[in-house]
Amino acid sequence: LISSSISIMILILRFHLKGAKLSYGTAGFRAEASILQSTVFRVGILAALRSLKTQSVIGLMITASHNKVSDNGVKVADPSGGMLTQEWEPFADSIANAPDPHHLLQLIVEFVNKENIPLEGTWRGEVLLARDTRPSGESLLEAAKQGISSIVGASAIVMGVLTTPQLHWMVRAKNKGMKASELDYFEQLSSSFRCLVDMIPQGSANKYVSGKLLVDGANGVGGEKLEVLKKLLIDLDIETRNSGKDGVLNEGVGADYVQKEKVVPCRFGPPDVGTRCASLDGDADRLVYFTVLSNNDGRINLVDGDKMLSLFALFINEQLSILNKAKDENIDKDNKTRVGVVQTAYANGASTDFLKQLGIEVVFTPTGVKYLHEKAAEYDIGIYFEANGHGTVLFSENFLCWLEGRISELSSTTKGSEEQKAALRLLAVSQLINQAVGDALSGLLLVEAILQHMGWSIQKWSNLYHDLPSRQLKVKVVDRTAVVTANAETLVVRPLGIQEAINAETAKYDRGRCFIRPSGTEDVIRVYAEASTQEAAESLSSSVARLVD
Ligand code: 16G
Ligand code: ZN
Repeated sequence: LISSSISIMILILRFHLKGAKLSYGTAGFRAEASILQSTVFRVGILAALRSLKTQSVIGLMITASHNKVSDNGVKVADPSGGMLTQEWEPFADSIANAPDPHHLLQLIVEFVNKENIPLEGTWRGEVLLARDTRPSGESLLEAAKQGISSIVGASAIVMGVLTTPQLHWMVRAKNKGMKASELDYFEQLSSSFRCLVDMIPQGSANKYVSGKLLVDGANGVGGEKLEVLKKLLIDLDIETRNSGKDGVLNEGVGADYVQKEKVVPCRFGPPDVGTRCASLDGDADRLVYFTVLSNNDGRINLVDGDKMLSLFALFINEQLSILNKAKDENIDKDNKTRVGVVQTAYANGASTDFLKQLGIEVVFTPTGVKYLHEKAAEYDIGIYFEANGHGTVLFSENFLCWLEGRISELSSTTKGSEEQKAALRLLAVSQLINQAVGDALSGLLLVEAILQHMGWSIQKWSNLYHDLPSRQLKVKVVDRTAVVTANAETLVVRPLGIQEAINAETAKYDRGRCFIRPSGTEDVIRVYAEASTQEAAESLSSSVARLVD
């Protein structure tokens, strides 16, 4: 039965190439594009099987995000629009590394049996396929299509060039039975943005120092899409640079470059000192803001993921307290909205202090969106961000249901009241901010709406707290798996003795904090150090790097 339902044998032979050992890491498979053809084909098979197993629409995205243009990668979006369930990662690894077509088919048959995947029901499987602007994406998309179609009856729907978050958004929307086209995406973003802007308190609008927002599109898909979205926004003056017409994807541009190097992206200006600038990464799932420090030396003041998180948390907290003010104290105690913030060890210590002072619960997970997202989903409102600019705000179904009830209650009793506005604002945030995954375009609109609401300049926002000086280093190693960490990567459990040595170094510095972890995407050990001065952070990071070497 199984072999007759899978017509993959011949196709496998066509696509079988011997490649490097690959592992489905934090961001799917990623490698030099030329070796990925057969991997992508195999992930196509996996996506079709996942669709059959879940009886839902699945997404397959071809991108290598912020990595160089000659790289590419592939990852799968689950029915909720989130990352592929971690339970299927070992299967992804095993089929990607199957040495020959015979083994591959055997692995698939075994897995189909083990997972009881229904190959012959009425639902035949549907996978939405998209890619970023990398030239290699075109033929990889073809390979994915072939992989999907090798499962008899499964269909690949080619969405073309999209940002990663757009594809995740569409998968989620489709499975919820909502409108799910690209136009629907743009319309939802622009109308919820409009809604927030329409409810700006009178005073703020006057205080707000508007002016142009300059956006670095990383020469990728994000800049292109922002050009389209921009046309639907009347309250925002956006100028896109590096939108892909001349420069090379991610080369000296983009959110990853700006955040790591702390310099102005190439071909960007120079912007005037103080101008609000933002940078997207190659597939537009990361966003950072910045301003230039002086007109000529290229240095910037970085406003990173931690600051976006802080801005969002502050705004949401404020709306919740307006909304709850009028409520009966007793009801409030039982019904208190659980707000949680999720960070990683890379979050600047000053941001964590700031959030805790707001009275918000802060928890930590290992690096990688799948971990943060999963944790954030445990709250009524879960806000997560990595310092590198990937993050979003998740609203639970329960909370949204309660919120909608409140809104209709308030519109019959106190229409136009502050409480009602606060409720409507929260609802608009839940529609603006991508519920599937971090999204630079929707994040950017939320930042802009909140700054307008507060009447704040980027400087005012940036001054919410002052980052502790920090330094990141990487050390090339033969075997990165030799380093094993615990407690959200803040403790090294193996090799023995290293943690004690790190503790001894760290204790020498005022406000010192330091951790090491194996990268999930490169053969390196990463070192992060923080201290009260830049010199101290540099010195701590280099002495800990020597311990690893
Ligand atoms: C991937 C992750 C990102 C993480 C980064 C860490 C996703 C979608 N992306 O890009 O969240 O910050 O890896 O890289 O999960 P590293 O392990 O090499 O430091
Ligand atoms: Zn990305």
